Amino acid sequence: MRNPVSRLSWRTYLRCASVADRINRARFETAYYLGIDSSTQSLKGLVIDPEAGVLAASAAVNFKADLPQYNCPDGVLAHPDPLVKHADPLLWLAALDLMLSRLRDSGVAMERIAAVGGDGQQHGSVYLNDRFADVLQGLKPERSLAEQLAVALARPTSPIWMDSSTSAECRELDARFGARLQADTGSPAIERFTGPQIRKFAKTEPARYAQTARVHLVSSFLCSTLIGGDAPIDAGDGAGMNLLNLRTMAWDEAIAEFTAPGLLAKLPKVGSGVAGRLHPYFAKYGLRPGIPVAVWTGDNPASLVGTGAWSAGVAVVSLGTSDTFFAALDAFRTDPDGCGHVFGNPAGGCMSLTCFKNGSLARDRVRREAGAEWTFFDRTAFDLTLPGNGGRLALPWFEAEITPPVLTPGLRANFDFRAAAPEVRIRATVEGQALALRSHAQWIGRFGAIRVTGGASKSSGIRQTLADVFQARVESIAVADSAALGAAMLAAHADGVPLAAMTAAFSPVSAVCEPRAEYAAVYDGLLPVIRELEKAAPAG
Ligand code: XUL
Repeated sequence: MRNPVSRLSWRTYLRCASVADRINRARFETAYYLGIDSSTQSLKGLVIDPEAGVLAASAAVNFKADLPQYNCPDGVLAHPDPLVKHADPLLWLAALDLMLSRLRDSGVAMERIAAVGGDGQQHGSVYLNDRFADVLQGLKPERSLAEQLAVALARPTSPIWMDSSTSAECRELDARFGARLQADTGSPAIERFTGPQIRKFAKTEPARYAQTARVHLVSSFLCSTLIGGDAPIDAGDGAGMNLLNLRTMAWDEAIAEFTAPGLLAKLPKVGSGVAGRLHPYFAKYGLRPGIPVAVWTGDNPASLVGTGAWSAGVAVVSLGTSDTFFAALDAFRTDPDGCGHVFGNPAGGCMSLTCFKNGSLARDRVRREAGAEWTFFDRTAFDLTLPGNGGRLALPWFEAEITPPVLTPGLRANFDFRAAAPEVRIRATVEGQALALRSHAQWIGRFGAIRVTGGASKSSGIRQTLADVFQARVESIAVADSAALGAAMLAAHADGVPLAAMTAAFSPVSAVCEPRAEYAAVYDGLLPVIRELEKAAPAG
């Protein structure tokens, strides 16, 4: 029997239900909602119980540890050109199967899940041939998703957000559309965005492009798999394609046709709310076939929801494989520097975002090369050095950077990085990243409070540095995995549960780090220094 809350709106239920009804119901089952986050290095599932305000279960799959046979340890296939970053799309399907089996084996009551939502790393694209629709519809539980969908790929690999190899295509789009591209799609032509990636594919592999019946994002590809049909792309993820007109919230026909011939017909619909009903394939994990599946979004828009920042006034710093700064926008506004983006906000309206490619993998490399343990990185390094680091700063651009767009990888530093003590290298890196975040997020606005999320937000040294650099209160929320949480909340929302009630239950501030006013001038003085360092050549 379906949960009554799934059918009635939350408010109507509370108004109509007698106390006896409610007590009675609580004795039976409350509805659970599953959020799935398909990120760069892992795939996670989180089950929430909104009525009780608790997390019911979680499961995760790490690509390096759990699926080494796909050769994407950090989520990327090896390639001789450092600007080319592709992944195997079958990896994401294998991870979905494995995560769901782990969730089932955790003992959680899968049958209580009333709807599923999800999000994916943004910009990555999957190219499907004309067998896709039939294969999806006829999914057989006795075979894995990866095995069955392999024949539906028109292109064996998927370019992901880390790819920087489409500068030529970006220049062509700029030459054709000029300032209109940013004014209407929220971003100028950007290397990792899906439009330039599709254009490069159509130019370099015209035969495979011709065999492509559908181009999906990572998010809409996995959502399609869940419903066994073609899922829409939402405006949160769709805006990362240089193809969605944010003024009309529809594909921009002229831009799509210039990007690649016949592209409009290969794109799924733009949509929100419920994408479709869960395919019977997933009954093998104990899920009820036919429950609603919400339209998936991008990991950053999902995180905006999960951190409770979906209404204007709160900014978020997410420290993951990429570092991002984002906030809900009160009005459509673009970055005058051209580095930042406007995406759709899954809760309505738009959000702003600035993204840095060299996030957690770069921090880990600095730590490893300094011979330091994480405990030293998180705490001791910050006790041994003073804020400002005597003016020594570093930008750990081991990969070509996105913000600002710099194609020549290599660490930049204004001192002899390799000869310096581990604690000096660590502070130089963390302060360099924090100053770059502040400098490139200025167009988004000044905020008295910033919410942090992502793995590195657990570090007290990093949180204090952010508080001092931004001179803002840095707030943590209890759930580190804010994208999966946001995806679960969006599933519940599509099933009638109000977002505000869930935000109060799941995203309260659990810890605060106050800024130290005595360091304000130090970091104001370092802002121009970091801008200069961005222009420097790699340190040997
Ligand atoms: C955002 C971006 C990354 C990816 C991976 O524009 O490229 O944050 O979404 O997390």
